[in-house]
Formats: sequence, C-alpha cells, structure tokens
Amino acid sequence: MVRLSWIPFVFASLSVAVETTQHSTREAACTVKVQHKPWQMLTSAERTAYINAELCLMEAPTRLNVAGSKTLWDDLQWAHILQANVMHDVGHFLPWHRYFFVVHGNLLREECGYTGPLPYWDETADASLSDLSRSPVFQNTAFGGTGSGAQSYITTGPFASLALRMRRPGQSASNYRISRSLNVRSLASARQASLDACFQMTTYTAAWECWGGSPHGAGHGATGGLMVDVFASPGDPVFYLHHGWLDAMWWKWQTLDLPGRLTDMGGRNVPRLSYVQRLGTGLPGREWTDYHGERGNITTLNHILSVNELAPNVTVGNVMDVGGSVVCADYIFSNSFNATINTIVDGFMTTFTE
Ligand SMILES: *[C@@H]1O[C@H](CO)[C@@H](O)[C@H](O)[C@H]1NC(C)=O
Ligand SMILES: *[C@@H]1O[C@H](CO)[C@@H](O)[C@H](O)[C@H]1NC(C)=O
Ligand SMILES: *[C@@H]1O[C@H](CO)[C@@H](O)[C@H](O)[C@H]1NC(C)=O
Ligand SMILES: [Cu+2]
Repeated sequence: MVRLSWIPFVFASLSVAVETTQHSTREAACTVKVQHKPWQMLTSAERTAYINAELCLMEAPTRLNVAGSKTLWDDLQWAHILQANVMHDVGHFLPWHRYFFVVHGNLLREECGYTGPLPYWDETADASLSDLSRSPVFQNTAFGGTGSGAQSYITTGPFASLALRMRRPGQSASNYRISRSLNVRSLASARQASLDACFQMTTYTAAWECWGGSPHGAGHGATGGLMVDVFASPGDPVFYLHHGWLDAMWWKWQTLDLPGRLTDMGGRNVPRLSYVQRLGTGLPGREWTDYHGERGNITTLNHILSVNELAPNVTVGNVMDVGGSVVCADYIFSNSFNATINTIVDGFMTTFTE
C-alpha cells in the first residue's frame, strides 16, 4: 500500500497548438472552448465516451520513450514524477497543474478523437455523502471503487486491470496497479468552511498556499492509495478529476476580481527544503529553476511550465486566463456549487461593509 506524507500541492485544463521559440510564444487563437464540467453533470453517454478515451490513452504508444514507459499514460505520469520536486510547494503549483490538465485533455482529443467535455469532480457536492462509494465518480461504470487486499488494489471498474510502470524519478517499477482507500472524511476539506478561507484571500501569494492546503488534500486524501503518492498519483485517472476541481476553485477565485487576478502571481519558486526532504529528492536543479531569463525565488508570469516533450513549453502568463488560447475553456459550475459560492461571497461582502 502506498503511503507517503501528503503535502499540499495542485492542477488543470485545454486547447490549441502553441509554438514556442526561444524568445516568443506564438499562440493560435481560442475559437472553440472546451467545457470543464462536473462529472456529476455529464450524461451517461458523455461519461462512457470519456472513460473510453482514457482507456485509449492507456493503450496509446509512448512518445517520450523514457526507460520503462510503454504508453502515453506512462508518459503523463512520468512528467509528474520527474517534476514532483519542481512544481509542488511553489507558486507555480496551480499554473503547472492547470497546464497538465490541459495537456492531458489535448492528448485525449489528438490521440483518441475525444470531443466531449473535460470532467472535474465536484468534491463539495460529494462531501455530504455518507459513503464515498455512493459517489457518481466511484461507480463500476465510472472510475471503479475502493481497493482491497494487501496492496489495496482496485478490483472493480474499467481501470481495475490497468498496468502501471512508472513510480519514482530515475527508476521504473515492475508493473503495479491502482490502489485506493476511499474515505469520505477527507472530503471535509472540500466543504464550504474550507473553501471560504481560500476565497477570502485577496492576493495570489496568500491564496495559492490556501488552495494547495486543505482543498488540494481533499480529493487526494479521500481517494487514498495511489492518489496520496506525491510522485505517481496521475496513474489514477481520478487525479485529473480532482485537479480539475482544484483548478475550477482557483478560476472561480480569479473571476471574483477581474482583470487583476489574470496577472496576479507570486509565491516561492523553489520548494522548501523540508518539503523536498520529505520527498527524498533534494532541491530541483538549475535546469528547472534558473532558465529563460527568470531568476530568483519568486514565481512570475514568465516562469516556464514544461511537461517534458509531451507538449510545448508555455509560461505561467499563458495559462492565467482560462478563456485564453492555451487553456481555451469554459468552466461549468453546478447549481449546488453556485449556491455554496454565493453564500461565501455574500459572507465576505457583508464583512467588507460592516
Ligand atoms: C525560497 O523561499 C522560501 C520562502 O519563501 C524558502 O523557504 C526557501 O528556502 C527558498 N529557497 C531557496 C533555494 O532560496
Ligand atoms: C522546456 O523547459 C525545460 C525546463 O526549463 C527545458 O529543460 C527544456 O529544454 C525546454 N524545452 C524547450 C523545447 O524549450
Ligand atoms: C452558476 O453561476 C454561473 C454564473 O456565476 C452561471 O453562468 C451558471 O449558469 C450557474 N450554473 C447553473 C447550473 O445554474
Ligand atoms: Cu501534482
């Protein structure tokens, strides 16, 4: 069973070809926006199409050809494994995971012909369930259920026999599978009180650490197993649903103060030593922290986001606007989420006027 110290982390959305050169990023315009939509709001036909597209990605041949990788699924997981000590515990945590979500969605479209919405997990809605196995996410026709046995491997759903191969930087694992340990308790940090604290932050520098704390821990902790592995969690397709939700929260926060929050960036650029010591990796090398002219220990809009060779490098500035050419998406929020947010926003509006 995988058990690692869980530290707040991040994630993200979709789009259109971006060509980068050393000095400029030329982007195609955003013409057709992709919907980022709660899994709970997808029709059953849309759910089936998404699951089938994920299964296709899990069979698609590797593009990275790194040791041990056979499929694009391995490649995506590898990009996250390799950069676990680069893009966690830092200001670019949210932008990096937004871009990772986008790249995953683009691969579904390019490689598997997927045309539907990109789902996220409305964790606030599921936080009030008595048992997480009742969630629409964890049904046998969706992502399957909890794990069992010594390894806590899942035994139900379309991904029960998925062979995973990547686990830690510098090593490939002998095949393993998705482990889970569903528990609704961890979704308490997706409840209104927890979101409330983050929505009230007035600067990105304060907000990212809040989003990277309790809300980020919610879906990772509630799914358990592989999802609490800071390196290899994208092996479980629920990872994208969870980070899509976290990204929806960040985007909702951004929209509460536009256009200012399209350029509000900050936070440390390099993880704390204590964080990387827990990971056992050491600090990221200069190739990740001091490139393309960016210097210092503060994340800026010029910071480069890389998913290895799976997609072009972009900058943090390129992904700040969900309606921009790199992400090119529309976030769809449920009625129940809107009600939660309205309560929060009304709450602090009242505070301001008192
Ligand atoms: C970066 O800044 C953070 C505080 O914001 C500090 O904890 C960390 O040690 C710094 N890292 C480096 C490499 O300067
Ligand atoms: C993307 O960024 C990474 C990290 O700085 C760098 O190593 C890589 O060479 C860049 N790739 C391209 C195509 O510029
Ligand atoms: C949620 O609120 C947004 C505007 O803030 C609105 O566009 C959307 O239609 C609402 N969602 C539902 C399901 O009513
Ligand atoms: Cu991550």
